[in-house]
Amino acid sequence: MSAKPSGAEAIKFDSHALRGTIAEEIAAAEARGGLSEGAYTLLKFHGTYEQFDRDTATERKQRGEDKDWTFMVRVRAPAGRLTAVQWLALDALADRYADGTLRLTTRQGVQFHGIIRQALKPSIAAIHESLMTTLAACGDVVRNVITTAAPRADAIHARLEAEAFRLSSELLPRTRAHHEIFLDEQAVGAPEDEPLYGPTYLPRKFKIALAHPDDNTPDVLANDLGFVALTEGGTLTGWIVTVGGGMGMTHNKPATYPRLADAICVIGPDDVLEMAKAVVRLSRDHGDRTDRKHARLKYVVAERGVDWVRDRLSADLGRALPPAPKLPRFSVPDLLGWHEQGDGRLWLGLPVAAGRVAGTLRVALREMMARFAPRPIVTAQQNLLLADIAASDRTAVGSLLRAHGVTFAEDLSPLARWSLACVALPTCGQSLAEGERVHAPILADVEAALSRQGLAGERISLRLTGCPNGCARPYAGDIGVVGRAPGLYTLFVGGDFEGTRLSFTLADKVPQARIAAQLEPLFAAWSMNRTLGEGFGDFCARIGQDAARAVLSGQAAA
Ligand code: SRM
Ligand code: SF4
Repeated sequence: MSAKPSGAEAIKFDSHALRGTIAEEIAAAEARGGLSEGAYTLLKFHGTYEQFDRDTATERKQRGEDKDWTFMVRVRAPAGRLTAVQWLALDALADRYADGTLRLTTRQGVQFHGIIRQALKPSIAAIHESLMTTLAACGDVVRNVITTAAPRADAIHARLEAEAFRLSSELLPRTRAHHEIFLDEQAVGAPEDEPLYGPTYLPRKFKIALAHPDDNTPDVLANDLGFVALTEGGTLTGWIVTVGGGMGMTHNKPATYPRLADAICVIGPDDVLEMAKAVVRLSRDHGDRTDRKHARLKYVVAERGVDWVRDRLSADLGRALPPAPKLPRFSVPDLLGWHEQGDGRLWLGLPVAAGRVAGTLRVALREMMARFAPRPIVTAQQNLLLADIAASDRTAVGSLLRAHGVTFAEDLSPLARWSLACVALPTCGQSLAEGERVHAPILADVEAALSRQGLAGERISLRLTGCPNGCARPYAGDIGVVGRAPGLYTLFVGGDFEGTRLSFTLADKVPQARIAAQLEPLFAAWSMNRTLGEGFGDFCARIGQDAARAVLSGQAAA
């Protein structure tokens, strides 16, 4: 490990609080072209990535043309919460500035793709006008804070939502750079201090989730920092603080690995913000700034241990922190379909395949927002809940959506209902293989294999990503399908549905068309040998990696 800070550290330090040369570069006369490394790096903090169309890059190069450069813009939606008016504004932006689609993300955010350079500033300004922001949607700062999307009308859910909003706004960078660059605010004096982050911000991205043991839809343990609500008789009694989760890894680099967070300590009901700041400072001061592949807080926790982390946090906060009890059992409820909120109103959870809102679904949602003004909530499973629907509107809402041919949860197999897929090609610069675009064919193949084994109705989660960065949290579900090279995937099994156990590698370099065939013998073994109610991931974990691989190669029956 070199002791020299990584290039990104110097860019941040010299950036005048995230300004750099962004304003000049995005105002440059030419429509397209790669940005400087400095502007590219700093723009992430403002919620945008410069990308190019990977489908056409080679062909364009052969013709002597530049790449087709565009921007991805990510909108923060704390706890996934939006309003109908905001949805309509985002929907309009999709046509005016982007590729005509909205992309719901695995962290309850909303992305646009295909924004050209001249449209970057007006699109970010328009998002701001609708009282949303892209600031800190990406970059080495605290990202969108997530929690369960369920709009249940009780004190605990209200608290989860309120804490997500509070953390989200309190932990935003203090710089006015975003307002100057994108909203024409006049610069005054020297660049602002960042009391929490300091001049080089964090060593790496930092993710926070809040959960209730009965609802781990946000996959709290996959986050750098998590708060698990402790309750008694419907009252919040405190939080278990979890630290050190993260999914990213690189194939064949064992020094990089996915990790689930450890329970560190217990805090009182009102201590969330104070603790979050302390853990952010821990990451700021102890994360590895020399190697971005080793910079996440999870490596600090793995290398220093839970007791060291608790001691550091105690010293920072100036008080003893009681060790955490064993984490309670987690469950993951189904938020799709019709549900009573508990206040007389209903929510409808709609599945959105790979989070892509396009075509008739987009039209139907636009009409739905305009006519019934439900409260849209993005889930961490890339789906959309429409909340606060009057019971008397239920039939009319159903008819409107059906008239547009919208898919309801009950139209899908449990496999499709619970699956996730990352964006990958053609926009993601990191993808090694297809993600979202092969989601449907992979699901169809795996559904057919499950059906052949009499398992079509089983609840099972499959998470597909185009590379090992893990944007759809593939190492935390029943089955992870992770891009390895064009058309080839690594298969992971043995995680659990509740997000409390990591999976192991089952097979490497599996051609897309062979994924279902590779899994089928294990499905057969599960069907024959499972204990009562045992999930697929639980079964794989029970028999272990060697036995699971042996089943695959036909060498043994489990
Ligand atoms: Fe992610 C990078 C998309 C959730 C781990 N992620 C990227 C980039 C920006 C690619 C890049 O660096 O050039 C992707 C943009 C693709 C595109 O064209 O839109 C991208 N990540 C996504 C989204 C949109 C996936 C989706 O299909 O929904 C999710 C946006 C969430 C949001 O609204 O903020 C998304 N990314 C995640 C998650 C899941 C989560 O947070 O619960 C993870 C795993 C958890 C974690 O952070 O460890 C995740 N993304 C990564 C990593 C690996 C980080 C690491 O520590 O190694 C990268 C690469 C990086 O940071 O260098 C990455
Ligand atoms: Fe891109 Fe990899 Fe994330 Fe998929 S998992 S969006 S391919 S970075």
